[in-house]
Amino acid sequence: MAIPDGTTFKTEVDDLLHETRVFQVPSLFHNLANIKNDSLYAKAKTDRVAFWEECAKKLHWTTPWKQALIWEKPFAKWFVGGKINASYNCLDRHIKANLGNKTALIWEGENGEERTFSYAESYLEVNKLANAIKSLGIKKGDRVAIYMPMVPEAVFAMLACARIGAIHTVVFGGFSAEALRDRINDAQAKLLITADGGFRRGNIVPLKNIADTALEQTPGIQDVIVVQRSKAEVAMKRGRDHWYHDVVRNVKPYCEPEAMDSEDVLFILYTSGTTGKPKGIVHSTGGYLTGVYNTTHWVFDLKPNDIFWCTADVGWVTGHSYAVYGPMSNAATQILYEGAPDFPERDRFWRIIEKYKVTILYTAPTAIRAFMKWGDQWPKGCNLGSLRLLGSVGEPINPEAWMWYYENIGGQKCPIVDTWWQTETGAIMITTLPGVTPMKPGSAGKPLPGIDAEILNEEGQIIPAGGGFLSLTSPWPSMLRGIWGDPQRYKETYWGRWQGKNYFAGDGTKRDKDGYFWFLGRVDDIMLVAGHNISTSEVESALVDNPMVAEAAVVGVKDDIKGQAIAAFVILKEGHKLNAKTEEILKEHVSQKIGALARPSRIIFTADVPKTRSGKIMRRLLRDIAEGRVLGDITTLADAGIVAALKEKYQEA
Ligand code: 6R9
Repeated sequence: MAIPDGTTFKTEVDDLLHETRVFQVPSLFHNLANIKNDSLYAKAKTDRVAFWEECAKKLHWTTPWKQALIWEKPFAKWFVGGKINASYNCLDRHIKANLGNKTALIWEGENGEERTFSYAESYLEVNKLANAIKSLGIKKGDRVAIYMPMVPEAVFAMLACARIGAIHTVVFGGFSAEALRDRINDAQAKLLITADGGFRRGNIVPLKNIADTALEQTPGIQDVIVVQRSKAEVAMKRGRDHWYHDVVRNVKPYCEPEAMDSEDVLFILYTSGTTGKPKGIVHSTGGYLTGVYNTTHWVFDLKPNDIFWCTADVGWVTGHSYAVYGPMSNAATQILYEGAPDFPERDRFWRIIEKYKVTILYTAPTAIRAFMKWGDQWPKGCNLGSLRLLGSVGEPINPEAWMWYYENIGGQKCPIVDTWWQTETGAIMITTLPGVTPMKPGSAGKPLPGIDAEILNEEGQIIPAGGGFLSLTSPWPSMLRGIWGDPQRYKETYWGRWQGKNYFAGDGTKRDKDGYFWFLGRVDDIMLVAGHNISTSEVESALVDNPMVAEAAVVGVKDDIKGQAIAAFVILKEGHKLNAKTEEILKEHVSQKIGALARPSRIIFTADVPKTRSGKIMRRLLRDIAEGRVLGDITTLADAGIVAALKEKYQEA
């Protein structure tokens, strides 16, 4: 298989490696850190599987496992025969340990409302909702879709599903009706939990109305539970729609947690694939929890008094692993914020940190770059002295943003953990341990204990120092168990590149002489727009779906804030004349089809797009054009004239 176009491993990173500054772990942090030395790495090296067993034992199992790992490549089973319940581990266990009064969630609505839930209160909410869901006929193994704003009920809904063994599939609240419909249908969900709306930049996102459109074409959905959040007027369909506050009113306050098999599915989470159809990534119960529980303790150095804030929405894997299952299984106190970082002003995050004395902040490079652009005055106006650790996730963090984060937010005293992982990996795979490993701005660091990662070339051979494809070379407990309903696609996507031998992560990577990994971005047709994975073909299909469009080619181009922005080259059908509104109509069409996150920032109308002789769109060329670079090799191009014409056009636009 050839290296996909766009992959060049001689990069800016080469230059960067020479001038990298190394930041030592602050000694105060080191002295108090959960993990102070290399012993975990050593232990994992001696016996990887035994190491993970020790990690799994930190959770509460009702029946111990019989076998730690069954590895029938590419299908792994961990802690086989063990029984465990995720909601028990996130709630009951802490109450039994006398932590019932400890604050679990501090929620702040965008409009300034505040609600706090202790572990005992969260437990009650989850138990009641679990009973309510059960009484609607949802059983172990059934799928429940969750389409919610960032409110405590979103967390309760996930844990209530976990309690009764129903499989949740959370759909990010920014997705469109069609995206929601497709995910509901693919998962064959029976129940939808949503809200009347949520607040975003002062506006109400009409989630229930959007869901109603989706529900016109989701024959499997029997019931809908609606949280009243915005108090916006919504239609309630008799017999199908129920208010959350009604269904939890007359139910018992305790629901026995279902003893789940370690390998039973905990959730499905959809992520973009290289085709237009999203992949339902399947996660297990025991292995997943083992991964997120332990990585939260190691990487975020979580202590009983910390106020932890992961800013990710529960609709993404980061929200699942580090706003719900990881922190809650560790009995953390967490912040949950509903809205935008610039509402009502651009200091909203810093005000939240000051107000609640947040100690650990985990956010994304795209947000950090936006903060940089907005200016230092915003964080300077707030007291951020409570912070002791910072984290980054979602895409490579450029050294400038790293330095800004380190100086302006961390006050040069907080270590930064740049955490590389994926929806598929379930938990953090590559990062520094904040009390142990020196930091290099721009590098994620090294594989965590128990994780084997290598950089492979096209033939699947290990490259000790140069650049190549990242592969995780041994199974790990929180790894995906497959793609929902499509084992073949699982094999092809992740294991097809090297004849089933190694896991293909899709990331270009380089390793320096100290063994640090430097991420160079995706090597497949997945864009990272503000850290969110969007496939080029998904946007192309959305465009072609518009009756005006004959053909579309989409590429991700460099963007100062979002990392990548979407540029689309569009060929209109004969008879459709371009006018002043066409671009806006098509952008809006994509927003409607997928969600605002996939809205192209630029559309270039053209008579043709460059293709290889075998008919493949040459995205590398389009990227070169869109980013204004010198054109690469066009010897395989079917009609070289197209490129010159396009380039002229793009520069005009
Ligand atoms: C957790 C999450 C996964 C893709 C991944 C990679 C990119 C995430 C990164 C990073 C460099 C980091 N990515 N974290 N690249 N450094 N610290 O983001 O999951 O949404 O599935 O995205 O994101 O390209 O392959 P997901």
